[in-house]
Amino acid sequence: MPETTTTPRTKTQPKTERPKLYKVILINDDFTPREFVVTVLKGEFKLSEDQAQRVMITAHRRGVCVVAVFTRDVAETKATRATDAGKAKGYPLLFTTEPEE
Ligand code: TYC
Repeated sequence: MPETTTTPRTKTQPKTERPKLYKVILINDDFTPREFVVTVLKGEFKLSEDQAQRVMITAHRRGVCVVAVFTRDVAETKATRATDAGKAKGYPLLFTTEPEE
């Protein structure tokens, strides 16, 4: 009877790459009412009243403010929906996306 030897296979773990993340950026303008910006930030990005006020006032003072970070699809969908909410009211409110470094 020939002897059989079994060598255990060493499992190689497949590398799971983390998906690249994208920032949603709020751009200031001179026309959209502050309160409306805050409402959109709370509704679309689930920010608290306090967080929404801070993000809005930062964009108002500095020109731009990072709202939050998501995977690409989610960031683009939220930025589009939030921009469209302004458009529907005739405001030039703008949200853009940008990949994280
Ligand atoms: N600057 C606007 C105003 O004074 C308010 C505003 C803030 C608009 C932030 C857009 O991203 C913005 N009514």
